[in-house]
Order: sequence, then C-alpha cells, then structure tokens
Amino acid sequence: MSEKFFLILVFLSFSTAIEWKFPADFKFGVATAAYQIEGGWNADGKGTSIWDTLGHNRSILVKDRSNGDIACDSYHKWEEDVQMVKNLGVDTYRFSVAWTRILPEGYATRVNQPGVDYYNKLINKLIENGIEPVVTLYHWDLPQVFSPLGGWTNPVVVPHFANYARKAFELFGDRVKTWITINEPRLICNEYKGLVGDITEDFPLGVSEYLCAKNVLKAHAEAYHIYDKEFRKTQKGKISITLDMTWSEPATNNPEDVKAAEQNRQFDFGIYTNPIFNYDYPKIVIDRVANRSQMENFPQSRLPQLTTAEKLKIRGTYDFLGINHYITLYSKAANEPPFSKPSFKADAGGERFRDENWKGGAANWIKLVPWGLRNLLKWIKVNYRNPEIIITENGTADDGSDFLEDDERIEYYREYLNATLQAIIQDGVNVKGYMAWSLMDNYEWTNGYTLRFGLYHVNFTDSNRTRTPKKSVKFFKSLTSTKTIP
Ligand code: GBH
Repeated sequence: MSEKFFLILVFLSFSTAIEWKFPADFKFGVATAAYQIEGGWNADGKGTSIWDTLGHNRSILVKDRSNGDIACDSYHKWEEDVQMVKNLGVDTYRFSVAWTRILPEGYATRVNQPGVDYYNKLINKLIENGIEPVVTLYHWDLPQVFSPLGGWTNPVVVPHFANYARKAFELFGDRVKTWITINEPRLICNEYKGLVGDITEDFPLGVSEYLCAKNVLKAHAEAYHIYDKEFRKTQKGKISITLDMTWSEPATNNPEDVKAAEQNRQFDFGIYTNPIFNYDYPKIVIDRVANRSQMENFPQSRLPQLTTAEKLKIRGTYDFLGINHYITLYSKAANEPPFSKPSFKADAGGERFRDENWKGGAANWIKLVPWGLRNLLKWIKVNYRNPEIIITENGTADDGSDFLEDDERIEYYREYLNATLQAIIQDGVNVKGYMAWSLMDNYEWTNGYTLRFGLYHVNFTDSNRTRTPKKSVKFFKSLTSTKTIP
C-alpha cells in the first residue's frame, strides 16, 4: 500500500470518528449591557452617564428618539432575567456593570450601596442557578463628569477607570471569575469619538481617534495589572478586553487587495491587538499615519506614540481574547485618499464593500457571511500564537414584525456556530466559549428600539416589559443540551 493511500485511509477513519460536537469544556452564554437593558437610570442614587445625557438632551441622534431610561427594566426584573438565562441552559451570562450605579460621581470617592446591592443580588442569583457571571466593566456608559473634559480623548479618564475597576474587583471578584475591561474600543473611539453626542463641526477628527485608542489601551492595562497584583492570587479569575472584529476579506487574489485587507484589519483592531498581544502599534499603522501627517504638514505624526514604559505595560495584558463578531467586508486597493483633511478612514485606506448577494436581515449592516468568522479565527490563531478566544457577542437583528418566528436568527446562529466548530475542529483554533447577542430585545444605541437582537422578545409599549421566548430559544436550548448544532 502506497504511503499516500495509507494516509488517506487514516484521515478517512479519523474524520468519521470525529464528532461534530462542541468540546465538553466549551461554554455557551448570552450577553447584555447595562444601559441597553437596566433602565432605572436615576434609581437609588445612580449617577448620570453620557448615554443618559444623550438620551435626554440629544435624542435627535436616535432613530426613534427614544432613550434607555426604562429599557427592559432589568433593574427591577432581574429575577425574571435570570430565569430566562437559566431556561436557555447556558453556562454563562455576560452583563455589564454601570460605572455610575456603583460610583455615582464617577470618582471612587463614594460607593452607592443600593447599586452594589443590585449587582450582588444578580450575581448571587446567577450562581445559585448554576450560571457563571461574566462581567464587562465598561460597555460605553462613561460617567457624564468626564464628557466636558473630552471623555476618552483625555488621559484623565485612565486613573479613574482604574479606580473603578479596583472597586469592582473588591466588591464582586470573590464570585466573578471572568472580567472584560472594555467593550469594543473601536466603537468608543471611532464611532462615538470617545464621548458621544458632543461632536461639533470642528471636532479634531483624525486626531481624537488615536488619543482615545491610547487612553483605552492604558486604562485596560491598568485594570489588568491591578487584577494581577492585588486580586488574582486570591480570586483566581481571568481578565481581558473585548474587541469588535470585522473580518476584511481581499476582494481578489491580487496582492494589492490582499495588502488592503490586511491594512484594514490593522486599523480596525490591530491598533488594539498588536500592543496587547505583540508590542506597540502595528508597523503599517505607525508608518501610514506618520506619512499622511507629514503630507498634511503636521510637524509630527497624528498618532501619539507609546513610550517604552507604556508599551511594556500594555504588552501581555490578556488571559484570553474576547471578540464580538458580526460582519465581513471586502477590501480592495484604492488610490491614496487626498491629503485635504486629516481622517482615520483615509489613514486606513482601501475601499470596503459588501457583496450584494449576501443574505441580509433587518439591520442593513449585518449579512450572513459565516466563513468570515472562520477566517478571522484562523487569522487570530496565526498572528497571536493561538490564544484562548471567547466569542463574547454574535447575532443578528429582526425588526419585530414577525417577532416570534425568527427563522432568520436561527439560520444566522446555526451558520456561525458551524463556522466556529470548523475553526475548532478543522483549524485547531482555541475557542472556548460562544455568547449570543442578545438575551432579549433591548435598547440598540442610536437605533433605539427599532432593531431587536433578542432570543426573547420584549414588549416595549407594555409597562411590564413582558418577555416572550422567540423560536430561537428552542434552538438555543437544544444547542446547549446536546452541544451539537440543531
Ligand atoms: C455591539 O456593537 C455592541 O457591543 C452591542 O452593545 C450592540 O447591541 C451590538 O453590537 C449590536 O449592534 O445602523 O448602519 O448606522 C456593534 C456596534 C453599533 C455596529 C451600531 C453598527 C450601527 C450601524 N454596532 N452600528 S448603522
């Protein structure tokens, strides 16, 4: 028997033996965020966040002019939420702590006990029901006090975030064993410009995004080191960051397009992953911003460099990588954008687009491209030495019209779970968990209540905020009980 033939036989017998099943230690979960579900925006001494302010004073920026004052009213309905999580049979529940609920002034000068009680009750009830809490410290609800200072573009936020993180570890770390410092820095810095809603005509675009990124990285690293030095030994948990990771696929095999796609990845998330998983900003980011700055007559790069001490402090601040994945975009090489106005987008370059044939849902930015997730996972494995990965968000939206028959959501989950399984089994990527966004319909930021990401439907016109399981709940229960994709 030839060697080749023998190998094929071995492969065939293995491949039939391999079960298309998630590993026994793989954890399923569902995710939410404080401002999107809690309501109780000023209940029991909670302080004001930038999203409270946006919802009250600048709701013109929100599609349906709504706000999160009540949202899903989870501040009062948390026990029902826990039962819904339990009903799904998941291992984990990812939620976020509202900074101003426990530190109303934003500073660690005064703890608001009722806010602490709320999270204690929630955490204890989850554990009582065999559900592991996964806690995000910062899911965009910056204390309002920092907004006039420029929010995340001002380094003053860094020590205050660190103080808040320390408080959270002190208060909840005896029971919370998985921490996420900051959710989606790219959204914070590029879409919301570090502060939400206060953006005027002369806002320093092309400069502010980089200031913000640097401060977010430093804040994350501070929190990581505080956990490492002061809590890890006794609390024995894990801590990292969650990034939104769009997959950029080259439009063609042309080397110029391949380069454009890689450049887009480095500007989208490499700006965060490279300092954390390797060292310093990606070279392509450093070089391009320096060159374009020079062409624009700046005496120095618009990208503030990291000092050696900062680089060393940021490097290695991960115990896993949290990824929120929703979309794939094609990248194509394009002419160098004009040097008329400093711009992050121009720095990133390339032309990005979606394939018109991709199947879409109610959110026009989300299409069904499961192979993008698989490519992304492989890319992370190759570039960052196969780190542990937790998919902390993945999902799609409906517009509520056919609300309980959410077959499209089931298809989306089925396909993306299958891509995850391919990455684990066929590509050897170290994915340890998958969390669906979201447990229930909620306040979808500037899309208000017009997009629904929930496994459970929420009736926002009913003062009870009645929750009803959609068809996808059944799908998810079967997934968690069999560890196979239904
Ligand atoms: C995640 O961010 C967030 O972590 C989560 O809070 C959010 O609910 C979830 O995804 C779903 O969006 O309508 O064309 O103007 C993703 C950030 C913010 C990306 C809104 C798309 C709207 C694009 N998303 N943005 S558009």
